[in-house]
Amino acid sequence: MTPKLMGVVNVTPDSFSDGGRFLDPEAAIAHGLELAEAGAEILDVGGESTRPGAEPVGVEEELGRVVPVIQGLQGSRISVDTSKAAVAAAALDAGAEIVNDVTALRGDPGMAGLCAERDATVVLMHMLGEPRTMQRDPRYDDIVADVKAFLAERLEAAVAAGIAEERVWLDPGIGFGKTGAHNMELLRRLGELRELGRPLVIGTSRKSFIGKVDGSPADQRLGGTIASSVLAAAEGADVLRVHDVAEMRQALAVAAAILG
Ligand code: PMM
Repeated sequence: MTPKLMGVVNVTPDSFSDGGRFLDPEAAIAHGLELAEAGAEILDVGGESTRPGAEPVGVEEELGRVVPVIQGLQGSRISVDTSKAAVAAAALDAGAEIVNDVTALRGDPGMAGLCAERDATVVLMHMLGEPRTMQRDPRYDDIVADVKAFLAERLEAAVAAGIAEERVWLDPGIGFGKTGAHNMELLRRLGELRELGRPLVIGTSRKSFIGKVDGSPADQRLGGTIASSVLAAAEGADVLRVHDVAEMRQALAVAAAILG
């Protein structure tokens, strides 16, 4: 049980738990360096909020947010959280090596070709609908089977577009078009997604399914983040996307020491 930690560096005015805190590039860079120091093997730099109800951001605005921060974080392994090919291209030029696309290459027709050409590692995430509308009464036949079929189809599409299979990581998209019960079931049955044969990325950090359990607001969900992430790691998650890297690293170290 030794997942990699992906530290979240949101350069946005409106992400749901840390929006506005790191909009200034210097503050975002300092935060990223702190997360790397605390044990983040990957820093996930994002310039567009994907919180439920968020409005899209223009290419120039998003580029202006992420590129200076990526440039300032040279020496760290960087992923760029974007669904726009132009932003991903500039981020790769600036030193990023992973493209974290919450639309799983469906958002921009140029994204798959770019990632193939640049031999980037790609995170393909499941989302029902789009952020503006995704939390309006999401329904599934069987959440785990539906997400698994979606991820299998997107993996196939990525490979058909020329992306090497070894470059693809998969993510069930906790909180993206899912009820609290859907998120719980996905986390409980995460092992079933291992059958896809690719590394699994899991992002539960500070999400609202935690608040649904105990009524906590976004800035008081560290305990729920740790519980859900440790259980995900025990079920085989390979990468945990979290805001609180130091606390998460300690929790994983203790869990691993106990399990031997
Ligand atoms: N969650 C958020 C943003 N990007 N990317 C991946 N691959 N997985 C996630 O679960 C995910 C993501 C939303 O969280 P934030 O607003 O706190 O960044």
